[in-house]
Amino acid sequence: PPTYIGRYYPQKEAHHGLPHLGPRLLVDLHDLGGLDRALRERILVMDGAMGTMIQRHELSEEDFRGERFENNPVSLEGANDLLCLSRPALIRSIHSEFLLAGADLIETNTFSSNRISLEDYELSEISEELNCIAASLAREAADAVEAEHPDRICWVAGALGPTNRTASLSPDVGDPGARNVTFDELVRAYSEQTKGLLDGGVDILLVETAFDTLNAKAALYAISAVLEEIAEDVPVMVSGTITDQSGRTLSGQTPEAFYNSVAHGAQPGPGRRRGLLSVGLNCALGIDQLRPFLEELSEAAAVPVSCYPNAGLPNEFGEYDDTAKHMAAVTREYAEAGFINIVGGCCGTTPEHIRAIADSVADVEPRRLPDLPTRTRLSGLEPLSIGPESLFVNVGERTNVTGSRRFARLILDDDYETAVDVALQQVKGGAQILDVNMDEGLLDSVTAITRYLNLLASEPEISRIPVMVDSSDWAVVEAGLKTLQGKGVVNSISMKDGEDAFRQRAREVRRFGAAAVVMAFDEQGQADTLSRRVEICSRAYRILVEEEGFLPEDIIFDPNVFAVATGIEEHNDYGVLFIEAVRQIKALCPHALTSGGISNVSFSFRGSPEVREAMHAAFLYHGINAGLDMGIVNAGALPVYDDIPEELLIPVEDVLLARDAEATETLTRIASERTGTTQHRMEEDLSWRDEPVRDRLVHALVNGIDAWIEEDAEKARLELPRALDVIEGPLMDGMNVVGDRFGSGRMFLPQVVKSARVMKKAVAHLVPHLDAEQADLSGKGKILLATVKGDVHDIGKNIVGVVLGCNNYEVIDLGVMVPAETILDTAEEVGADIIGLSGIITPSLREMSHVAREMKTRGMDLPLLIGGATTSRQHTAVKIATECNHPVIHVKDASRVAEVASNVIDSKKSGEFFEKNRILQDFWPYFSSLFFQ
Ligand code: THG
Repeated sequence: PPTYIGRYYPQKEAHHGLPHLGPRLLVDLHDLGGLDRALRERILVMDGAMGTMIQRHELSEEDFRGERFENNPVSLEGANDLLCLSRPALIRSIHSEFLLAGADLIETNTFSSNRISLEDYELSEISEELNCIAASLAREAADAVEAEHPDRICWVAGALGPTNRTASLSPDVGDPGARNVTFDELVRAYSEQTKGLLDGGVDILLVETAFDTLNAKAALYAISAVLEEIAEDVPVMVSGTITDQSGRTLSGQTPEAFYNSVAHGAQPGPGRRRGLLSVGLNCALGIDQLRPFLEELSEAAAVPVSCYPNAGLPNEFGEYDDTAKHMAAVTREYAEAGFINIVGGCCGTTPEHIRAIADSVADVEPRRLPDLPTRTRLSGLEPLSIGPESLFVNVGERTNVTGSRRFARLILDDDYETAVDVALQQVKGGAQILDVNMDEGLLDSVTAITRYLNLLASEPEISRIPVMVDSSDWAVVEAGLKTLQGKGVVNSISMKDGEDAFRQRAREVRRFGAAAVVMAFDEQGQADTLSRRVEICSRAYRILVEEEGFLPEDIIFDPNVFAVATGIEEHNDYGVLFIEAVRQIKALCPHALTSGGISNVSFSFRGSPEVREAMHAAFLYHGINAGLDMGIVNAGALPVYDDIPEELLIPVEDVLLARDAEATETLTRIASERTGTTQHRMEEDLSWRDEPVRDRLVHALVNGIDAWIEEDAEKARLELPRALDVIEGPLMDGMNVVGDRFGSGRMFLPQVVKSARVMKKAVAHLVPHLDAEQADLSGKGKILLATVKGDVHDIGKNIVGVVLGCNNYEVIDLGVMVPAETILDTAEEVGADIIGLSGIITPSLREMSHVAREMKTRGMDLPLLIGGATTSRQHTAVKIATECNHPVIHVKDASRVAEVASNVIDSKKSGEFFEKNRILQDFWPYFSSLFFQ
């Protein structure tokens, strides 16, 4: 079907007082197919330098000013683009000269017609108009030549220059994080330019002389947005500039990295897969110096390659010396070597050059597009290409405020210099991609990630590798993408907010030219069974690839690494399920990659780095065998699988592969022994049985021994005034010891859960007596738990539920992604005594504040417990408790919840407890300086 190209930008009908050109319903020859066909048949020729031609006319200030800008406050001399207004006939005639010299494709005189460059002349506001007029001049020249020569097609390429600022380089030596232009400013400027150019009737958009790929990406982003708005599909060319013999762009990228960064082109919308029309190099070097770089680009690029260099390097007078004959000869040589599809000239080239070049390549076959294998092509300053035969890719995890206390400390203390060093250590430790996460409730994460990534960009050893922007907050993801000149990875998108939001985000990812981690989440929450993990990923694949035109190789599936050996039986086969899910997803989703957060698997063994690292290495070993392509790991802290001593490896694998019912128990014992924190004395050492009964209860709880618990509970009941005192006394003391030890890494999660089960047994024994004493705990202890809206994580909350259940509280668990309204309605309905909110992603923190606010509005005053990774005492104090007047208590982890619940429920203790909590929160800034945690 014919495509409409060069149609005016519809919203702008007669906008500039010009007789608009009207929609040009293009005949077959003009359509994209015509251009594509021409490119297949021959080497196309571009024009030469507008500037050189203008110089020949020795114009004066008045020529540039024209009538319109007679009184412009600043000098306009040398503002070549303004000649489109003041000397339109001259510009049109230069276009004609190049066309008659043999150019198939002419560039509009708009290199600097963007609002940023125009600032120098205080003329930013005329950008759109200027582009429109420039485009129509070029189009008029092209139409005239076509009318004279019916056999010719003349295309007009709207030139979008790099502007005079660089988005990924600092203008200030003292502050490498500084920038004098933002992505958003560039997008604005390029959008206006694009609209003007389309308005004036260009056939192609040409992002050229890209010295900073981030500027070029902003142009592609803007073009894509404009094209989507007008539902057009205009071909886009990108041409970069290698500034010196190092073979890098000004901003440090190699040619292949540059290609990877822009290859997404400017796809205008869902289902449209066209990438770039061409990629190439222009300006800066002369054709002689360009050979190796052109060759590299030509090998990497799946699209036609263009080349329009300067007429040599400028001499001492700033003139370009390469003759037409010389340029033509070398161009022909490159053409014969099969490097190029589009040729032309930049600074210093004249119609004579173009004529010679056109003649020299007229009978040479164009470069054939290489048959490149499908691979995930990422980039930093250097390319990273991942395919089936690639080795496992390490993604460094330490630059994560949620995943590393040290890193969080550095960022919160504003010590970005040392924080940059953390990244460097990850690179030195073997990270090939860097995961960066700034999700922390008390941080302005958008500002933090922008600053941090800008700083990383100026460390060549770090910015060599691609960045994975890790955030559950879309605004933070976008902010991160706006700093990356390379092709990075978004971590992550998912269907947790439904299909529409998922599609929307996937489109944004494409528009930014990134790949994406797709988590196995859907509206129901995170997938934990094998079938859900695989089904969600296949469904996401279908939507992305078939319906959205997303490249399959740009998808990285993460089928959820959860902690194993938590002490809860259902978690035992999480390791096996992940590995099996990887195997099936690799088989079902061609070209997609798989990844996972490897260190999650060993959360139960916080406190034993040795056991954790052995688990990571063994988990990776089995994951990689199943086809795992990459993983987020602590780069540099992974032991070699073969080096793990057998006495550790076997129990570790028993746990990971769920090979043995006793595996958790065994590994926990080994972890305790190896960290010297053995809680389990020798089985036969029963000397603790001789201690007083209170101590025995504490001992039994801390060590998870249930053999005598009922017997001891009974004994204690007879010694103390009431059964309740046993629970509130020794049993609670025992749980507090558990909390302390877990908090300091001396106990592991399965031990906490086990202690809770011993507690359960003791409480169950005491309950009949409680009833008799009219001190029914369950009557007072109804606790409503929910993971807040927007969040699908619930493993921690489930453990809390188990611990509370073991302590004889009645737990009502509303599940995940629960709206505030449901939580509060249910709490009122069931007469809950406590509400417990869980969440682990930063948007959940805002949702928690929202719940607190709603409670205040409704006049609900029951205590609110807050828990989950990324929640903190300080955030609870300054952001949640401040929203309401009733008590809000942060619960550090599952090992603390019984203690907190008992303090809250027991009216004898709660008064003082709330008071202390409140004082702490009110004076948080003061206390936090004493003991920050
Ligand atoms: N999938 C995807 N992205 C992810 C995860 C995932 N991003 C975050 C996380 N999970 C992967 N990153 C980490 C980083 C650190 C740790 C675990 C996973 C970790 N940190 C120590 C801890 O919490 O015990 C920190 C100790 C310290 O303070 O140094 O284990 O699954 N797509």
